[in-house]
Amino acid sequence: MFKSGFIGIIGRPNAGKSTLFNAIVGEKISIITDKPQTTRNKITGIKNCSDAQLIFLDTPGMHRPKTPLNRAMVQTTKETIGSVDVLLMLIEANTDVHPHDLFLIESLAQIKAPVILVINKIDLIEKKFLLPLIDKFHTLYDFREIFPISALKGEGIDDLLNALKEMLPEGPKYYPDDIHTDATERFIAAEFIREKITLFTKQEIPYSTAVEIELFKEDEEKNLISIAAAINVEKESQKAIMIGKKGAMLKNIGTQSRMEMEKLFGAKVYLELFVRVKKDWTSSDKMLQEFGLLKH
Ligand SMILES: Nc1nc2c(ncn2[C@@H]2O[C@H](COP(=O)(O)OP(=O)(O)OP(=O)(O)O)[C@@H](O)[C@H]2O)c(=O)[nH]1
Ligand SMILES: [Mg+2]
Repeated sequence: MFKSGFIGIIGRPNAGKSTLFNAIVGEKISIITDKPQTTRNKITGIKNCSDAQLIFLDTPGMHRPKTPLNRAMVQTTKETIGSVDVLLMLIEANTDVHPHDLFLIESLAQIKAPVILVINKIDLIEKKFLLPLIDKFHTLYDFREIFPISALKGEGIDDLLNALKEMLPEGPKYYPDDIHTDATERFIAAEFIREKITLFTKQEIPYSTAVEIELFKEDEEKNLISIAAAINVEKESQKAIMIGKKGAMLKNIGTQSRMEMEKLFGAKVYLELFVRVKKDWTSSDKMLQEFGLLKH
C-alpha cells in the first residue's frame, strides 16, 4: 500500500520550521535566518520514501499581525492549516509552557486534522525538563503525538517521519521522484537574495525588503544562468544602506546568494542586483499582490 499526503508545518516566527523542512527534504529550499518572520510564503517540499510520499508545507510564522504584509503572511498560514492531512505544530523547547505556545494552541480551535506537537531546539535545554513539559502539553490539547527534536542537529527527525507515514492515508504519488519542490528556480533565487539581506542588515530593513527577479535566462550549452534582480525597499535611506559604502553591502549580498544558487541549481550563475525604492510597499495591497505575497 502506497501512502501520501500533505503535512503543514506551523509555529511562531523563528521556531525552526524552515530548518526542519530543509532537513527533511534534504535540500536547502526554504531560507533560514536568526531573525523572526523570515518565511513569507507557503513553500512545498517533497520527501520520497519507498512506500510513501510526504508533501511538507512550510509556512510563515504565526503572530498577531500589525501591518498589511504581516496580515497577508498570517493569512497564508491559516489557509494552509485548513488544507492538510496532518499538522506539525512546532514550538521552541523551554523549561515550561510559554504564553506564545498557548497563543498557537488557540489557533488550533477549528482544526480537524490530527496535530503533532514538535518541541524543537532540545539541544538548548537540559533533558530533565522535557518529560514534565511533554506531560503538560498533553493536558492542553489533544495532540496525536509529541516529539522532541533538534532540527539543527537532525535529532529525532526519523522517529517523526515514521509517525507521519503511519498517519497518512493511502494515496497516489503526486510528484515524480526527482522533484523536491514545486517552487520555481526564480522564486528560490529571489529568496536566497532575501536571506542574505535579512542576515546582513539590521532593524527594519529585512522587513522592508522584497526581491523581484527581472530576468532569468538559462544557457544550457554553457550551463550558465543569468539573473537580474531588483531589491525593493521602502525609503531612500534604506536604499543607501542596502548599497553600502562603495557598493560593499550589495556586492556581499550578491556574492553570497550567488554561491547558494550555484549549489542548488548545479550551474554557474551570473547575478546582477539593483536597488529601488517602492515607497511604503508593505502597506499597499496592490504591491503585496505584485510581489506574490497576497492573493488577488
Ligand atoms: N539551537 C538550535 N537552533 C535552531 C534549531 N532549529 C532552528 N534553529 C535556529 O533558529 C533560527 C530560526 O530558524 P528558521 O528555520 O528560520 O525558523 P522559522 O520557524 O522558519 O522562522 P520564520 O520563517 O521566521 O517563521 C535559525 O537561527 C536556526 O538556525 C535547533 O534545533 N536548535
Ligand atoms: Mg521560516
